[in-house]
Amino acid sequence: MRPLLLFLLVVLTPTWAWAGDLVVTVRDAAGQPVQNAVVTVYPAGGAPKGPIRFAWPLTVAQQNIQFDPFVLVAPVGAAVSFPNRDKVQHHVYSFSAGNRFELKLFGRDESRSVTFKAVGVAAIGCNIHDQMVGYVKVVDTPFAIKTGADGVATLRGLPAGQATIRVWHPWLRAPKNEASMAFALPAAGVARPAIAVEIRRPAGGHMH
Ligand SMILES: [Cu+2]
Repeated sequence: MRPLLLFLLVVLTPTWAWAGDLVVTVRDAAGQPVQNAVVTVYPAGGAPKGPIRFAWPLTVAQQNIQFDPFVLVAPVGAAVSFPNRDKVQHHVYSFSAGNRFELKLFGRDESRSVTFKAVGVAAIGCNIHDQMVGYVKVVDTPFAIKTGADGVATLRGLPAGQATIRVWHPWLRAPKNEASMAFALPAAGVARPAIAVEIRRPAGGHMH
């Protein structure tokens, strides 16, 4: 019985069939690359369980009266630090459902930490500086990354098979600012889907 059981386990666990890489290019309607778009992939067979760790620091600094980075991708349940690198004080907050917080006035070289409990988007602002706008995209998949200035997001070692690719950007014209597409992840090699999205740039908004 034992060899048969083992065989079944292997066959029924699709995420064991490791596969290819995904290189997603996100462009706007004019064909320009879209920076800071968050690409998430949800394999139909489920994402691997366990803690999600990303290669970038979970930090949103306040520097030059701006949030840096403009968009941070963070795992749900993770603590994100908010160091102030300016000479002035900031009063950082979010009113986003499930991720509300408020960091009362704090000064240079001080830091505060916030745990993001709800999957979704936390829009971040500062009570003192209206022009300060940032976003924490809280995700529940390890297959998540944002695009660079070239509009490209690269994810490696995805399980083969059907998956949903989602693209989020704060200025993307779609419900919840997110577009999604079904995609068949290849069993090997590199897949290079291109995704066109409609971006509505706010007045005075620049791509960072
Ligand atoms: Cu401020």
